[in-house]
Amino acid sequence: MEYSVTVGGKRIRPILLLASCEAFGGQEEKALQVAAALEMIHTYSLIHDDLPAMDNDDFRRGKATNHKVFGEATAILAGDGLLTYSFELITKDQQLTDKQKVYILLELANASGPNGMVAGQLLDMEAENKESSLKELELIHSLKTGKLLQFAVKIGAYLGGANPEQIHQMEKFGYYLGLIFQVQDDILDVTGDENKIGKPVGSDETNYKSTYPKLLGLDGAMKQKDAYHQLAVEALETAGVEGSLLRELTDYLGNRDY
Ligand code: GRG
Repeated sequence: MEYSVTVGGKRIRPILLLASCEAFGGQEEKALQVAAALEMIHTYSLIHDDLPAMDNDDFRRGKATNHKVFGEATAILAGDGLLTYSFELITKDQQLTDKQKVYILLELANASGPNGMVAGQLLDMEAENKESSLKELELIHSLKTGKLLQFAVKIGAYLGGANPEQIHQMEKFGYYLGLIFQVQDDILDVTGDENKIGKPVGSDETNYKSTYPKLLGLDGAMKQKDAYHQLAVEALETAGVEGSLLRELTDYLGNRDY
């Protein structure tokens, strides 16, 4: 558990949660433990995603994957441990009232569980070797990647003291942020290998998966990213926090090069 949490990573989700809390006038300290719990859930998902039964990856965050270092059985348990410990951490958080804890725990279960990231992972698996439509891609990524980002900005806003309408706008913001994150991930994946664009189902590529550049071309993917970016910024403006660090983080996520 400690190896995978401390081995690296950009910490995007906790940073977004803290920035969102701050944008609405809250104190970061109040949100620190929830932010740490969120990073633990994200790390669990990466450990399990890297397993031979899933993506079978040898490297993560620039280091050997958890199962390569500790073996598959321990890696499964490390993921399980991080998932459950994150809920324990929030339950024990002395900065939160009981009412806040129940709300946050339910939101976290929804974002990470069978209505959220787990559903996204399953849809992603089922989409292998098939051509997906833009709508299908959006659904997969809004669940698989978007739900945790949405949780980050929504719960940050909640802890910062945002009103219900602002929280609703932050939910919208998080949705588009997830899609921006994923288009950029797909773009980064092909800019190093232009041959990956446009290979149809049934070509010699094993485990074909639809991506934004395959579906829309590289230019089309860039335009789609701009469209999501505009909608994300509009939600920030409506929530009244367009001048905050969140705007800079949105630009960073859309232009990141790793
Ligand atoms: C196993 C239930 C379960 C879910 C796994 C998130 C996920 C679902 C799989 C990760 C596969 C992947 C590479 C998805 C693309 C987007 C993504 C979430 C990348 C990793 O997130 P970063 O870039 O990672 O924030 P770091 O290491 O910086 O924290």
